[in-house]
Amino acid sequence: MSDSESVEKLQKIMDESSSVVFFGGAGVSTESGIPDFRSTDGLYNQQWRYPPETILSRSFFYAQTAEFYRFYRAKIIVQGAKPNPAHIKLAELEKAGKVKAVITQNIDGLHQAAGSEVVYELHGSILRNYCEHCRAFYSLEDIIQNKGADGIPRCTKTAGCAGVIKPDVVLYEESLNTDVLTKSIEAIRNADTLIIGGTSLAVYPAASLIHYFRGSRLVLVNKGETSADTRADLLIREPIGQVFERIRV
Ligand code: CNA
Repeated sequence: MSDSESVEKLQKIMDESSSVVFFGGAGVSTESGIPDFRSTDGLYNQQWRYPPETILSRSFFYAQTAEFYRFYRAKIIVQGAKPNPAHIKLAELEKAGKVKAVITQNIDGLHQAAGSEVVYELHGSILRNYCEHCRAFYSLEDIIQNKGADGIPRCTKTAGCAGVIKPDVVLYEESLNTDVLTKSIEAIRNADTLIIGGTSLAVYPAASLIHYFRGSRLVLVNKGETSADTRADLLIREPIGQVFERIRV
């Protein structure tokens, strides 16, 4: 199937659907300049002292907080990233009543920046950060500015606190938020069309959510292979921003 045939097929599916849910991952934001984990130029293929799964784990955060923040500042925080046509079109489709929810494994806040309102962030967000001691809130900008001598941001809002600030991001070894999980499952169960995009479906339990889908059309828009390829009614291997750019609302 040619590119334009695939996009036309997706358009037809969208037109015939009344309740679309989008389930996505890091590949949705690569066209915004944020590297994913598993592509050839992704973070997993770069040299670092520890593998990303190790650094981004709960035990590592507490054992080697300075090293965690060195990686986090260098690789996870991408300043100036803007929504791409995939984020923007999904927000427009939500306003038009077609897309009911975006469920994302991303932590970059770009779906909300594009205007999507029903966004379930399975892995949290780098935009929210809290003092481990007094729970004071800090923005991403605060984290960027507040480096301390060792790169670790510490609480300055409560007198005498100086607690370590932790991003509201679900690290390896941590559980997903129950409320977000429940709402995501509910949305997927009620969808007539599920579009999975920009995810390797390799991170669990997030990836297992797609098994709650009972609707009639499963669409997969992903550059690389995934375990759900054989189940898809429509499989598109093109960059997701370029695909969604051509969808009419
Ligand atoms: P992943 O495992 O890196 O997989 C990304 C998938 O997207 C791969 O299969 C790629 O082939 C595919 N892909 C890359 N670019 C495109 C594109 N333009 N169009 C279509 N497909 C593309 O990432 P997952 O999200 O599956 O893994 C889950 C991790 C990655 C989550 O815990 C995230 O928090 C984490 N992550 C998030 C971000 C972000 O917030 N932007 C960035 C990097 C990693």
